[in-house]
Amino acid sequence: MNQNRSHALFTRAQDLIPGGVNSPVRAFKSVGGEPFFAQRAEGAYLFDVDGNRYIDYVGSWGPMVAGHARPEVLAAVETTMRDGLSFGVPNALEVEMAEAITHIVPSCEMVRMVNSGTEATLSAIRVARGVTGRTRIVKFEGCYHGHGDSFLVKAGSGVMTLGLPNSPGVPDALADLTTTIPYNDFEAASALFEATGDEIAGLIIEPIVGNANCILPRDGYLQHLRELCTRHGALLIFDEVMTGFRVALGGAQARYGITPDLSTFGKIIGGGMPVGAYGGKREYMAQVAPSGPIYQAGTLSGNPVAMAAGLATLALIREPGFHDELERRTHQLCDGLEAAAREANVAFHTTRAPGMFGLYFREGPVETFEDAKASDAAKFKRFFHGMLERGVYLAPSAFEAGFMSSAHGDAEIAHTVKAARSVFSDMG
Ligand code: KE4
Repeated sequence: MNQNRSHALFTRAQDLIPGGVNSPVRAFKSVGGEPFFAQRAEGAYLFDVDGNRYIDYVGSWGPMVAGHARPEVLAAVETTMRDGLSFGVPNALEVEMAEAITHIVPSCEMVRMVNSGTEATLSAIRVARGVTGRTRIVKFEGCYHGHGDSFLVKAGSGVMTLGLPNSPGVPDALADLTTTIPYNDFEAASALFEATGDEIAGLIIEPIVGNANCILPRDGYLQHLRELCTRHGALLIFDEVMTGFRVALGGAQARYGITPDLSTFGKIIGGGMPVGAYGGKREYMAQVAPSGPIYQAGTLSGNPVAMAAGLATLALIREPGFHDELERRTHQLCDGLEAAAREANVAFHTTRAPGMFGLYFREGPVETFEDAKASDAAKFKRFFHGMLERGVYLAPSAFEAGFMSSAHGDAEIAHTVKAARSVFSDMG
């Protein structure tokens, strides 16, 4: 596969940008080799600067749930940008976005727009600390909530991919205020709350973990956490930056019937433009400046062009049957991959949620971070490159979820399964 132009760009980039990338996971560090540089994207496909075409199962890490470059989204951006790019005073589209989010996610009585998932999560824990007067935050090993200082403690995604310990630059005094416990472990959560429940400002969780590969909550687990938080006066924060508007229109909280106190969002509500949001109970959100004392701000928060892209994307995913079809496609892909692995006697397992999936080189089930870490990373690496050479781009890390979109049809899934059959036979 010719990647000469990508290589030349990566060589230039490495001299100017840390690791040659503006976000670590893009560097292909854990799978080896060099990243390809995108020229353009359309539907289920990415096209690199050397003219190679890939079926894309990353989708910009979540935003592209309706496929790349949808005409409806591009048209909304083009129309909106002709009136100006940013005003610094409120704009009607911000109100429309707030109405959309609070309608789709009933637990969010109020919402504030920000510019990334990281801003959303660090704002949410500030609200939790501000309204409770407490300081301790609970997170889960392997879960990733962006690069806010309080979260870079046993985090997933790029932190896990690069095998980094708690990041340098995060003061111990702050990291010590974050307690991490194992995901899907009922007893560990009960014991922590019994011991320190009155110190806990908030518990933040990826309700379906997408940053330690893809791990689903055990039956009753999220309800267990809801009850513990209620009993001890801690806020339950659902980080739905990845799951929001994907695993169901109303996100994981709708799929599992849980009402968190605060929720965070990103990715899909920006349609590819930089957007995040946090929201929740009115009694909490009303305490955010300027209506209350908890400060949070952002020059480009609610940017009209970004709002237009997000609103156009939300309109697409609110089409009847969108999420049922997304779920069906996800199972179609994973069933095909598992069948191909069985034919080649390769130990392989998938986890699935509508629109997202996990690939593991080990037998199932995978229900904990320890289970996920026991996947054969060397085999994943071989599989990743074998699929890339066959025109299929999977997440370049064994600790990232894969993403399905409505643009992935029978042809794309058939090509993917055929490519996997070929790679598995080389591996078997
Ligand atoms: P951003 O700050 O990257 O917009 O969002 C942080 C974030 C927060 N919460 C969850 C559940 C997330 O998945 C993320 C970001 N996800 C990663 C993908 N695993 C972004 C990819 C990247 O870091 O480049």
